[in-house]
Amino acid sequence: MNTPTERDHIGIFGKMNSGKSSLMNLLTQQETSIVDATPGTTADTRVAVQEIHGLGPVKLYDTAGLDEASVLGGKKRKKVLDRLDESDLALLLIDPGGKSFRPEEEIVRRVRERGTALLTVYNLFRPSDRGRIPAVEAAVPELKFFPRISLRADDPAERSALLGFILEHFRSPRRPVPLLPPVRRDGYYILVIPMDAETPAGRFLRPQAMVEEHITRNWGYPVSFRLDLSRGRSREASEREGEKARFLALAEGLPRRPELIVTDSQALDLLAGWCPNDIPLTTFSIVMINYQSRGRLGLFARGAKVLKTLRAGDRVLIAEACNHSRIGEDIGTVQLPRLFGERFPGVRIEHSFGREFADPGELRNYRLVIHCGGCMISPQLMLARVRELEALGVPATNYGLALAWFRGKEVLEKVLAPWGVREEGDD
Ligand SMILES: Nc1nc2c(ncn2[C@@H]2O[C@H](COP(=O)(O)OP(=O)(O)OP(=O)(O)O)[C@@H](O)[C@H]2O)c(=O)[nH]1
Ligand code: SF4
Ligand SMILES: [Mg+2]
Repeated sequence: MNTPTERDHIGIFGKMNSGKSSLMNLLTQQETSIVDATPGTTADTRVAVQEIHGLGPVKLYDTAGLDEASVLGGKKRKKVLDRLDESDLALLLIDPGGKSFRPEEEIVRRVRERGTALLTVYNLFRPSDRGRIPAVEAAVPELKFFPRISLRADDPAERSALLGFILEHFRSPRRPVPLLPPVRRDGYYILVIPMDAETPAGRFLRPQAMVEEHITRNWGYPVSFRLDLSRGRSREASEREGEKARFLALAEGLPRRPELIVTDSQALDLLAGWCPNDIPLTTFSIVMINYQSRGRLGLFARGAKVLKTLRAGDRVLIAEACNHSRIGEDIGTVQLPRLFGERFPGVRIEHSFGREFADPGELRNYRLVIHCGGCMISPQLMLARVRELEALGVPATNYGLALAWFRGKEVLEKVLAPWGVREEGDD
């Protein structure tokens, strides 16, 4: 359930007389804002707090035109831009019949910097306006990264198309998807957490802490298993078997069959072999990419299929959203590059760290992007990355999914199964 503070903030932006107030009224089905042919009618932001069927509770902002004389320089301009920063979704209303598109360009640049969701609405004042849209997109090339719709803002019959468009493309950052598949009350969940001397003391990593909290909150029992990776991978059979037996003693010895095992992705080489067939398995980075991308795990699963098509000379970007100091068997800098070296000699591996990410000009040159769980960036920023990749047609997968793929089709299927996502049509 949403509390009042969890309303989505939807702002309507654009030039004077582009039809912003008409669009506001179309959404609210009321005369919320004054619509008039006089440019600059909406001199200050009009706010409407409302429950909109389909969208839920929202706060709508109808703003002044960014090209309005008193907005251009002064405090009003800052107020419009502040509203833009407060918006979870910006609706950019464009009259394709206009000449300069500088205000639109400014809005697009700002939302891209902040990772705000943006949807473009072309307001077709004249029948000829549809044919002018390509010229607008030539003037503001970055518009192609965002979904668009064309309609008449003053026509009540367009409301359902507008609502359908918003619902299809907008995932609210305020209504997160559940962190895990439904947690069973009194069910056991094993969290496989390797630690070494360099693992920070005093706390779990963010994905581990989030999963533990989520299970507990939902009346399940999280059970942590500290895995000794070096024993598990030891050349000595007795050490390897000993570590496996220690794990199985836990997995098989609980009062009830575990509902799910969530492992650190870097231990997938071991867990893929050890996990009993009837116990579901996934990884922390898969949990996180699904959560941070607001449920787009299917997109990252499809991206994994590109792995088998890689050729020498292809470029692959490994994107890691944190800048922590890298240790031992780090996935992004050690494990994945080693697996690529063995399987795909000649494929060029490149990295981006933290908030840095390739710009569109660079991004389009990659055959595949492999993203970590992304827990250190906001869902808005993760979604902005996903939108950019989709717009460029660059496939993306994830650390856990890629590591699973290298272990074989069955392992990939196993780590996706708890999410109801299938590794479709591999051959
Ligand atoms: N023909 C036509 N007229 C429209 C359409 N949308 C809006 N208008 C008209 O355009 C004028 C401006 O509309 P508003 O909704 O007030 O535009 P605005 O962007 O809020 O304008 P400001 O508040 O002055 O910045 C009004 O006369 C509307 O009736 C449309 O789709 N077709
Ligand atoms: S940002 Fe990525 S690499 Fe860093 S802890 Fe989160 S999931 Fe792991
Ligand atoms: Mg107005």
